[in-house]
Amino acid sequence: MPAMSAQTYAQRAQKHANPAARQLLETIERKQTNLCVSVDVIKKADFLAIIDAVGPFVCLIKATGTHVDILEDFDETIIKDLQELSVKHDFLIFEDRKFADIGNTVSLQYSSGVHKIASWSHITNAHPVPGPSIITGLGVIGRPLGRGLLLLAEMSTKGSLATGAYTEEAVRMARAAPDFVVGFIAQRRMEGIGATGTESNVEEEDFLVLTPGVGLDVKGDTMGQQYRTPKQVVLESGCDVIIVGRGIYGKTPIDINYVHTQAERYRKEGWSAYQERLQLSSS
Ligand code: 5BU
Repeated sequence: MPAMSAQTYAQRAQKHANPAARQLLETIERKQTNLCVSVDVIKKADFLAIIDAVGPFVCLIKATGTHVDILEDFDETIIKDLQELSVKHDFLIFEDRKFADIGNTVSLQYSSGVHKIASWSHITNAHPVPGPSIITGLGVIGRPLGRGLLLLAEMSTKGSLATGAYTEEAVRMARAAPDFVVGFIAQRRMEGIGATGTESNVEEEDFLVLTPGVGLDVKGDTMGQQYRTPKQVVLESGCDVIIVGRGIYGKTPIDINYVHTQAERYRKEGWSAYQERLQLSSS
């Protein structure tokens, strides 16, 4: 496995050039958690109650709920509430926007509209499908604000097309913009992938790998999602952050005590998988 998986989050934080990546790595180390909770619920009250309950156990909250297409009762106050919770519990915010358009359009989507994502989301993500121009468009807005971008290099779903040459090209795109593209949504480490041997910085590159499709109790859902355990993701595949949604809040009706217990459980699993990884690489 590439050397980055043998380093501590703190060591990597010291060297990272991007402010959002550095802040995330420092938060992971400070709170001893590599857990990101993905909150995909349709009611604002549930959204905020879940985040308040999992807050102590996470480094990052992934919100897809801030899209008008999930939350039924979105209003401006939700962003302010989310930001307050982020300060209260010391976590970063990741808007899972999955941008996928030409540079000019994505820069408008990122900066404007009702959501003004760039103004409050430390990290966001994009599909590499349009090519490097998507990084140019988002970078115009995100760079001056110290934001970080993740590219979707792989997906957790059965039959995903993001494999092989597509994944390699995504890594090359990231390699060309290391001050803004901080890593990937992917299922394994990405350093060195797609390198041609002519690059100067491949040995030094440090991509954050945030991994969805994580569950301890089930192997998937009925719509193509596939789950692996924190141990498979962090220890065996060397990923940095586990993204967990329904495994934590999925019991219906939402039971906040259960959410709390599950968040604690996933935090513990993710962190011990990381500690085991460090131990193995030092022995
Ligand atoms: P789940 O409830 O743990 O299955 O939710 C996983 C979240 O991660 C959900 O918000 C998805 O949109 C997101 N996701 C994913 O599951 N797999 C992927 O490959 C990508 C995103 Br990209």
